[in-house]
Amino acid sequence: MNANTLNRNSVFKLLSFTGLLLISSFSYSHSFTLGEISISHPWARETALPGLNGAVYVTINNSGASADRLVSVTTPLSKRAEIHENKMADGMMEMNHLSEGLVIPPQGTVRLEPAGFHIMLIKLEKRLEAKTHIPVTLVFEKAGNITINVAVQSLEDSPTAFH
Ligand SMILES: [Cu+2]
Repeated sequence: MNANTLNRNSVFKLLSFTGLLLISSFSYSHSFTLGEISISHPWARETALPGLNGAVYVTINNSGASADRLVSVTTPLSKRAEIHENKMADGMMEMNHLSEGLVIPPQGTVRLEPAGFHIMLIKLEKRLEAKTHIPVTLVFEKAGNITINVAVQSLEDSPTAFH
């Protein structure tokens, strides 16, 4: 792939992203605010079958003067949702359940993204279908609860397609 194709690709992606925003802005918002916490770019990967785990990624910003903590997550799509961290240990990718939750530092941003922090929806009752949105409720220690609409992306889309 040469520089030109690469460029054309990014322009195409930008155009389709803009189109998507125009269409979808009626049905959902792409960022959410709860007091001093704001949440942007929530997305998940589609899953092939029911019964699998799904991963949700989101960017969380805390504009406040004190730390907050994402303590738990719920969704009507699965009985359990956990906050996980992927980490390299001895050359192997390890997945840890963060039972204490995830601290969002004051004036700070925490990104949940592939190969890092993520929300894991355990044993989804239905598969996650691309181009749909799923409701996920985030529970913060101080800011409280907020339900966000997470955009499900196809497996072919790059993780940055929505960014
Ligand atoms: Cu996980």
